[in-house]
Amino acid sequence: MAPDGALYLGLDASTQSLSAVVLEASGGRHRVVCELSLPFDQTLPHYGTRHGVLPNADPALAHSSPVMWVEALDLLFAQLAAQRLDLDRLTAISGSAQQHGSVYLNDAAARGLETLHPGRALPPQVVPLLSRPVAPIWMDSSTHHECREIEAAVGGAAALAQHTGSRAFERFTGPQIRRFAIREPAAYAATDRIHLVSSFLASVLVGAHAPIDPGDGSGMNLLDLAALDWWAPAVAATAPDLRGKLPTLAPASGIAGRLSRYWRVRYRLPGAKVAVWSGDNPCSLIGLGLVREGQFGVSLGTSDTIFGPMRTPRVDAGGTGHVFGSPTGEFMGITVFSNGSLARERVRDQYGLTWEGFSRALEATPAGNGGALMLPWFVPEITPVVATPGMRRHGLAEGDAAANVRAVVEAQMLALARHSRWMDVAVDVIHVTGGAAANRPILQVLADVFGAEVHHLEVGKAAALGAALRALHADRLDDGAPMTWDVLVAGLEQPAPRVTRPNRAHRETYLAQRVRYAEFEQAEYARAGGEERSAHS
Ligand code: XUL
Repeated sequence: MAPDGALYLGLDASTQSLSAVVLEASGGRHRVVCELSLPFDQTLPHYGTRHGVLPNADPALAHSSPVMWVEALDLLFAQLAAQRLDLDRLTAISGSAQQHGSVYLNDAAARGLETLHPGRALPPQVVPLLSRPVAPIWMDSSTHHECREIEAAVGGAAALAQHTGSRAFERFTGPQIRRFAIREPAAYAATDRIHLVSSFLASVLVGAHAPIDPGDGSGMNLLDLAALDWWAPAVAATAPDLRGKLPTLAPASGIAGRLSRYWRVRYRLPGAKVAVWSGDNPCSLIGLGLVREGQFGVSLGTSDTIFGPMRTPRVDAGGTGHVFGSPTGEFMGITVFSNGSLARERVRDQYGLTWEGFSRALEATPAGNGGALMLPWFVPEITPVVATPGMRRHGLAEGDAAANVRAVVEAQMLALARHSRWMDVAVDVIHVTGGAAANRPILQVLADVFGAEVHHLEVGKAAALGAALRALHADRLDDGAPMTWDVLVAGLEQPAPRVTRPNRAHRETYLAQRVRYAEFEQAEYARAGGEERSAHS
């Protein structure tokens, strides 16, 4: 049990904002006592980001600013210090960050981080520690060649996936490092340490280079998941002298250090423990209470994702899913679809509907849509990989607005089911999150397609909440009084979830629709691949 009144801070550095959740622990229970969020574009407009990304003439490049992130961190602590919270009780902090992004530091960084001056603003103190002013982030798709080179050098995509949990992906850190090393060799040579967004921000908090955890580390195409160490062939295939530039690895439950003098003096804070940070997907797993196989999370946001705990690191032979480390020390599977809310919006807009009209259309149409199907690949899709976008219909009249609404939602739910089978885990329950989770008829389709209960918790900030829970977990472990993950997530006081139960009458319809969808997707995927291959030849 945590000391009564102890406070735990969870931070989340996402693409568009920096958020905080503070938990107060008492009598074995814990509750959220403060939530804050700083959107980058609005709060720090002088960086000129749009949705957290620096504008770039090349649409394949997606960079952000590490200095903006530290300025946001400084501002967030200033705002926290101004809350009615007794921060003397701040016991431990942990964090979550967008996955895959990388920050490049020079050899002045170790000393510079250690000696940050509490009387001076953070950005000008961090700028001289960077060997690259920008950080490529997960939305970058510029490393196609680097991916193929790395895969070839380690013996193929399957070998890379077998060891690191994923074949090479453009947004993953290894291919990004390779592109930087090839294109900017002098700046690469001047790089002493390459951090993930998570380990970089943890380093700024503790005043020393912090480690990377297996969860975020597995988004790099560099970490051997079974050995939990850097995989030498991938490291060698990625860039010269890379091994010495990589941080150490540590379990997500480890303590990276304590708040450095900068934070203690500047904001009159105690020397709280800083637990190792992780990626936003592993943190969301904990924030949504997913700690056992069979529990799945579905996030219906900009991109749609399906993820869940796995006891062993089974990899996706199809090459689209990823295995990451879970904060529990086990593993998690995740599949990401790029056509999420954007595709739903496209259909809504094409038929001039509001979200209410969209919901009514779903309710007015039959499960299975009379066999009609859509492939909502409005933007290039990553699951399956379809580089040339284009929506496809099958047995679906363009003029039938309601049928098109049902078709986009059914296609997305059928795709979630089809592309999570590789995890080989039976679905007991789905915890759903993201903007579209507010739409009850969408959740009914999700429940019906999976034949499982869908629980919608009003968790606004699942990743930051997961980070706060992880801070509590790491603190207890460090004090020699560990809490199991079940006890940890059960101890969170929160409103009961809204439950959507599967309609058993729709079971047969969706079993048949799954087969039809698979055939349609396969055929169109083969056609798209054929077109791309001939376009490139
Ligand atoms: C996961 C991924 C995204 C980012 C977003 O592989 O690229 O979910 O983590 O923050």
